[in-house]
Amino acid sequence: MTATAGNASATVSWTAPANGGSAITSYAVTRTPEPPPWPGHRDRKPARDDGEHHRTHQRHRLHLHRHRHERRRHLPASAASAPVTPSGTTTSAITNGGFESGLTSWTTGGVRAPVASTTAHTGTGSALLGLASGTEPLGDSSLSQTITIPATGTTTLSFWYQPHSQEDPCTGNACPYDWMEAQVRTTTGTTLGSLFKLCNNNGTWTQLTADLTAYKGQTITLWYNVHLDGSSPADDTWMYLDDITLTNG
Ligand SMILES: [Ca+2]
Ligand SMILES: [Ca+2]
Repeated sequence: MTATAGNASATVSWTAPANGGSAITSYAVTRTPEPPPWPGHRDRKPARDDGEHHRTHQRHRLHLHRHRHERRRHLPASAASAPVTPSGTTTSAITNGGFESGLTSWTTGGVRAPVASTTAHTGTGSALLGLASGTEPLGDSSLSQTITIPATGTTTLSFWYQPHSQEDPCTGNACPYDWMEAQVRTTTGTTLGSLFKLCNNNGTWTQLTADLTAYKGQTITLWYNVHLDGSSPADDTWMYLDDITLTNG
């Protein structure tokens, strides 16, 4: 059999063998090594983030099943295909981007440190930035991770956020009181670009994608933040964040 690498996939093909006089009823293709568990698997490993199943050389074997004399016979497996390595993969650049391991690998900061949440877009974990209730502090609630953008290809960042606020809606620099935002920063905290900045209370998971190819080959910090204005009585702002991925192809 043969295997052909595709974009985050492999296609296998084979020629039907002689059936020896009774019909072949099924084929089974196996790959070596076995893939890691997907997100949602009960051990909750952040498998989607490590990209291991894409980078691994894969071999495939063909098993032939056929009926003969009214009983099922499993014929010996074919020789393995040559190994193939799919391209265009989800990379390993962001660790725990699905927050299935709490806030592991993320750096928290500000007057109100983000916390792990179970209000998830997928899986069972997310990050909660800002303050959902209670006395409102003045300052930031930030979450960051430093990553290296691949030197070649097109790199796209994707993440999901769920915004909540008791403040009036606003966008960008017109936001005077509270807001939620994401920036690309240098590792020393200088802002290189804004990915979004707004305040609203729509409460629905919203996807944002951004082309980070301009930073290829650079080590940058992804910086997420909810800013609170310390009002009394409190008019709090918070957002959940989940499924932060980087795709390079
Ligand atoms: Ca999650
Ligand atoms: Ca406020």
